[in-house]
This record gives sequence, C-alpha cells and structure tokens, in this order.
Amino acid sequence: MLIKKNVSIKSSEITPESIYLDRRRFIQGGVGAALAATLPGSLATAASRYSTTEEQTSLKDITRYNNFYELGTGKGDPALNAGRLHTSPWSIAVSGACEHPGNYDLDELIKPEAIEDRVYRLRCVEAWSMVIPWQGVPLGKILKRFAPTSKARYVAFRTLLRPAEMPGQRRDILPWPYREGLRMDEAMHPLTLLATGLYGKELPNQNGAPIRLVVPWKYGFKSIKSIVSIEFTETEPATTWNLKGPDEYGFYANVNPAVDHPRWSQKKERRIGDIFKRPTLPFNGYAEEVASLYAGMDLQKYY
Ligand SMILES: Nc1nc2c(c(=O)[nH]1)N[C@H]1C(S)=C(S)[C@@H](COP(=O)(O)O)O[C@H]1N2
Ligand SMILES: [Mo]
Repeated sequence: MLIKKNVSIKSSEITPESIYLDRRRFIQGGVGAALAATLPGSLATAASRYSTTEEQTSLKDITRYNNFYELGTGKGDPALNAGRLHTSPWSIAVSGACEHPGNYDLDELIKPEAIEDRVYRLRCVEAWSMVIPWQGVPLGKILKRFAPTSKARYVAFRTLLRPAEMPGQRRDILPWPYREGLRMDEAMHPLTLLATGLYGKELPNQNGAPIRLVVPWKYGFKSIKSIVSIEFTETEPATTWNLKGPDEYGFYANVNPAVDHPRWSQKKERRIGDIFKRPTLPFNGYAEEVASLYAGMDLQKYY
C-alpha cells in the first residue's frame, strides 16, 4: 500500500477508473457480497453502511480541483505542485494526554488495521461539493491505540511544515503549519476517517498524501491533509481558518444551510460536474448519524 509514495505510478499499474467502478458495483451486488468474502485484501473490503450510492465525482475533478494552500491557492495549483512533496518516509508525532505518546512510522500505524471503503460527500465552505470514494481507517481505531487519558477532551492535528517543498508556505497566506482539531467524541465517531487512498489507489499528494482526515459532516477545511502530528488536549485547540477569520470559520464548522457565511449563502451548493445548484443538507446529509453529538448546543453560536 504505502511503498511508492514519491515515485509516479506507471500507468499500467493504475486500475482504470471505469474498471474500478464496475468492480465496486459488482462487489456491492448480492452475489458479489458473498464472493467478496472470499477475495483477498482490498478487493474484499465490505461496502460500508456509511457509504453513499450517489454518483461519484470523476477522478480527474477530485485530483485537479483542490484546496491545499500549502501547494498554492488556485484550484489547479495543488496538482501542479504535487510532485515537489516528499511523502516517504513519513511519521506522526503523538503527544499530550495519552499513555503511549511517541513518534510513529506511518506503516506502523496503518498496517495492523483493515482498510475500509467509504464513499462520502465532501462539502467545501465555498459552496461546492463532490462525492469521493476514499479508502482508510476510522480515526477512532487508531486513536484508541494511544490510550487517551480522561484529560483528553480534544484532538489537535497539524500538517507538514516544509516550505522547501510547499511553495504556499513561503508566503503569509495562512498561519502555518495548517492546524485542525476535533472534540474527542467527534474524533471517535465511526464516520471520521483517516484516509490513505481514493479510487482504490494511493492518495495523490494534492489530496493530502500520505494520510489526511475526512470528516464528512463538516466543511472541507476540517479535513486536514498530510498530517504529521496528533495531540490530545484538555482545551479546544487553535485551528488555522478560525485564527485567520474567527467570524467566518468556527471551530465546529458543521455543514449548516441555516447559518450563512458572512459573505455568502450556505443554503445551496454546486456539485462539481453539475450545472444546477442543489440544496445543502444539515450536517451534509449525515444528521441521522451525528446530530446527537450536538444536542442542546446552539448551532448559530457554535458554528
Ligand atoms: N493542510 C491543508 N489541509 C486542507 C486544506 C489546506 O489548504 N491545507 N484545505 C481544506 C479544504 S478548504 C478543503 S475543501 C479540503 C479539500 O480536499 P480535496 O482537495 O481532497 O478535495 O481539504 C482541506 N484540507
Ligand atoms: Mo474548503
């Protein structure tokens, strides 16, 4: 899985998207489901009850229309600059309120876990959206291994800081390194994923290789890319977009059509590939799974 991070993959080794899609459709079908149990490795990953069956955004759009300001602020910049980033070797520093802090090699973290398929909606705060077939491991499974203590109420994440390979970091665009955080119950929720791949291949650099967070009920900026540190904290951690514009970007950032961004409406979104806009759903359509996490909270205040 995690061998050839930096080297470009030969086109002969890449599963064409159409075959990949057919395979998934086949496996998700009745006979396929039975057969899948007998297939090895990633082919056998079960269709998750958390996955949407909505039409998936094309691989081209997912990998060429990106937000990754470390690699440039234009939507096409991350793909253009992706080759500069070295993602092997890669380790994650784990610190704070847990029994097993330390520096973990990425393979050490991921290898023992089963890689799951999750097809999630991604809703950017800029009012566009995609449907992305991720592969990864539920974040909670990894976090448990560090044995967080009762003082761990939040988890804070940081992206790689390496201006030599990330041209955006040579400019004062955002407070670097990019920082994000979740409340512990959000982090442990089964929907919250650490993604290591998409469309059945290794995560492209522009999508946050070698490992990034995916929190599908929150605006895309919570889904921090290219993670190098995880810290368990007692208090709410500072987050990059909240530092940049506290009135515009909250800590919670749950997708909410009832709370507009100060400069634009959040009631609708454009699904990349579509012509017409569609209504934005509370919690990006995951209300049934996650709304209870926020029971009793004023979502106008905790935006
Ligand atoms: N480190 C880092 N992570 C980041 C960003 C970023 O600029 N830097 N952009 C965020 C935003 S605004 C969005 S919408 C998603 C986009 O993910 P994608 O390019 O894989 O679709 O990544 C998020 N994660
Ligand atoms: Mo975004």
